Amino acid sequence: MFGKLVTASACLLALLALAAAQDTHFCNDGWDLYTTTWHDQTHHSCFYFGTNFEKVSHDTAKLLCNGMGAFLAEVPYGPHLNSWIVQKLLEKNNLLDAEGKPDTRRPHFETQYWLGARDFGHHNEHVPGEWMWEHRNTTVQWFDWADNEPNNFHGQSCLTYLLEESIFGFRDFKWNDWDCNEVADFICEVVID
Ligand SMILES: [Ca+2]
Repeated sequence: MFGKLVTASACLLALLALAAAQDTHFCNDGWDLYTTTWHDQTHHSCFYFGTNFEKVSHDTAKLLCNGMGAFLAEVPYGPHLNSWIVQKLLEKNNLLDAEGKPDTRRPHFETQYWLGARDFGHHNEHVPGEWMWEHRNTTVQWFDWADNEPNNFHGQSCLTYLLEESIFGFRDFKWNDWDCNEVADFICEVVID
């Protein structure tokens, strides 16, 4: 009898704990929840994609994210998170359609989003550099560079997503090294593990 009560109480507690855990994994309005399991650990983050045309420098983007209790978004979990973010960016940019010119195969340098990584070494097409995720303070180990990037053109030590378009109008966001003092839109992240 007592045993059954204990078992029932344990079940109830487990259910309550589960409900509480689920309740903690939600994002504020305007933020999107991302969940992944990486090296047997489940991670939850909320991402803020800003408004289009909110273009600022890398440092200002960092401050704006910090002001919201967040940091500039990082992509430490490899391709899965990367594709998720790219999908969100494509959804956000689907109304900005150019007028279907046949020669549109090009990078759209006016449509970029800061990520929270910086090269603390030196890089070019042949040397990878020492890219770090600035908030997590970890080495960037997986890259998804755009064609002909990173080119370190006139000194580019910060990381962005860059909109690319093929001759068939196919769009994608790939990584670009970009001058930290240039301007771009930005993505913020809050970890809610
Ligand atoms: Ca570049």
